[in-house]
Amino acid sequence: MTNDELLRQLYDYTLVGNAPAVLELTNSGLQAGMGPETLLYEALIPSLEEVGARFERGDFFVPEMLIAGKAMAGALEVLRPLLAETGAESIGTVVIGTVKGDVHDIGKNLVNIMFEGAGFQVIDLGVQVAPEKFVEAVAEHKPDIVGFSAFLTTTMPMFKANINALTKAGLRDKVAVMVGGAPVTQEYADVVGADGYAADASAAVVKAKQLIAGRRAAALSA
Ligand code: B1M
Repeated sequence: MTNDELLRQLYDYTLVGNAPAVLELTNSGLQAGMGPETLLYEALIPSLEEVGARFERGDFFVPEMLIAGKAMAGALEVLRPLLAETGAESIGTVVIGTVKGDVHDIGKNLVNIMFEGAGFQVIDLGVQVAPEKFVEAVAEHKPDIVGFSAFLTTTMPMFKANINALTKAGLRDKVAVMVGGAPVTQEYADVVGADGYAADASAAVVKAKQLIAGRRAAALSA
């Protein structure tokens, strides 16, 4: 099988949620020398985008979305150690979670993997994280960054609720707030008062580094 054929099959099997085939093709791709990013960005993620498009058109329903998501998550577990390979010392700490009311976690997990790969220590609070849980974690771990993921237009308002909870607990100035997720935009991030937004996992790493550098420079000049 050529690399193109393998990517095509990986895309097709993710689309129909054939988890064993997705796992096998992911392993075969790696054995054939393909990079984890190639498998991710040229097959797995485009396939989930198509799943979403079909769901919007009414061609797919929640069960199809669920099995495609599970197939992707299985592949991500194989790719995780390769994407997160790093010998670097921790460059900062990130507390992250998907907001209350939202169970999507594939995108958040990918962001975590990229953060770990870049040398961040990541504390993942999981999904459906209530504002008070974020507050507790920020108080306990004193991270450089707290990250909120939301994947539904109906859960995006939780960003503001989380920020308000941090403010009420006297922690807002102690941590940089980053937000992201499929429907989130820079404009929305600005409106809720987040310090940073990123559209994808790689951009999230760049933004997190910028935020930390900015805060450290401000602390030095204070
Ligand atoms: Co749902 N779902 N889903 N879903 N789902 C979407 C998000 C949707 C866009 C599909 C669509 O209509 N096109 C749509 C939301 C529409 C909207 O509100 N704008 C939708 C819907 C409507 C729903 C339900 C309401 C359906 C229903 O029940 N009627 C329901 C909600 C459940 C709930 O949360 N309460 C639901 C359920 C599900 C499943 C459980 C079946 C499953 C989730 C499985 C899981 O995550 N464990 C699922 C899936 C798989 C999807 C799609 C198809 C794929 C999501 C995904 O993993 N994408 C999705 C369609 C789509 O996204 N095109 C869809 C791949 C992932 C790598 O990308 O998630 O964007 P993404 O993550 C990116 C960036 O967002 C960014 O980096 C990530 C990596 O590059 N990012 C950050 C993420 N977090 C960040 C944080 C940062 C910075 C960047 O800083 C802190």
